[in-house]
Amino acid sequence: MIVVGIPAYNEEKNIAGIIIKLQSVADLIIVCNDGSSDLTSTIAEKMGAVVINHPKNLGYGGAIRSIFLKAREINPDVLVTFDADGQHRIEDISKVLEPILNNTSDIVIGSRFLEQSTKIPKYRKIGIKTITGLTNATTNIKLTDSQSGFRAYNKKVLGELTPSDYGMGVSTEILIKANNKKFRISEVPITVLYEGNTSTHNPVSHGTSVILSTMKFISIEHPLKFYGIPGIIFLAIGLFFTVWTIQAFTATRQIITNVALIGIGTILIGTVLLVTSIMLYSLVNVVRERR
Ligand SMILES: Nc1nc2c(ncn2[C@@H]2O[C@H](COP(=O)(O)OP(=O)(O)OP(=O)(O)O)[C@@H](O)[C@H]2O)c(=O)[nH]1
Ligand SMILES: [Mg+2]
Repeated sequence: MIVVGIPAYNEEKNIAGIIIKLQSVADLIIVCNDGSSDLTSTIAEKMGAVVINHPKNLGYGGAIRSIFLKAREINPDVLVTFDADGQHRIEDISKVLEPILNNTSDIVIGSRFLEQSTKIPKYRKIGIKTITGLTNATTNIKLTDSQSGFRAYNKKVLGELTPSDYGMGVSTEILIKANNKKFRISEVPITVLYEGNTSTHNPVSHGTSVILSTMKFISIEHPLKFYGIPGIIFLAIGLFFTVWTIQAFTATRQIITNVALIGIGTILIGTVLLVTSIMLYSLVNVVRERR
């Protein structure tokens, strides 16, 4: 059974056409109306989709989470997530489905960078590549497009993974959690259409929120690396300035105030970072063992 989940926020222009086209490839369509103020929900219902209505706008991640929870109830063989703004092409669905149906992957990402068919605005490309780089750095998967919302998930992933980030950071969160559960992740080439202004929020807040939540998940997944390494660096700098202060004092019986202050300050920051990394590390492990 193939279920397609569509997160939709004020998409009355596109939703009807997308549902009609998807009915030729999907057994069931879930539309999560994320607090739209237009007719998105009514149209989706009339078109025969299963509609989840958020009373207010929760964010893209909130919509993906609701779709995951609804799909888990239905328990299909595959869940495909597909945007409602007309940027994703129906003809690419078979590509993301195939590795799931022949059981070579648990998660398949439709990547905009595997083929040169997508004319993506430069600022978006830089943003996506930066976040994909961060995601690759913290996981041992090598992706080209960690931010693509056009994905397929198999039954196992649906059963074991629950997205929690309500923002655009959910795309990275799912991959970091999937990597920890050793799920098989692969990419296939898709074409994303960027005609006209498709985006529903400004790129700066979009980019910043995604980078911040990516950092959040990295810090939770790798606290020793994320806090520990900077902690050691600060402590080393502090040690250097402290030795400098002591040497100057033994030589001149005078304390160089700013050097001493830098020494004390960096040692303090280093200690706080190190203690945080150890505490978070033990906390995360306790929580993991409980889960
Ligand atoms: N932006 C945004 N999209 C949402 C939200 N909730 C659901 N969506 C849907 O999530 C999908 C992706 O949102 P987009 O704004 O298109 O994000 P994007 O594709 O990364 O950005 P663009 O390339 O600029 O379109 C669309 O189908 C939106 O309708 C929300 O709170 N904000
Ligand atoms: Mg879009």
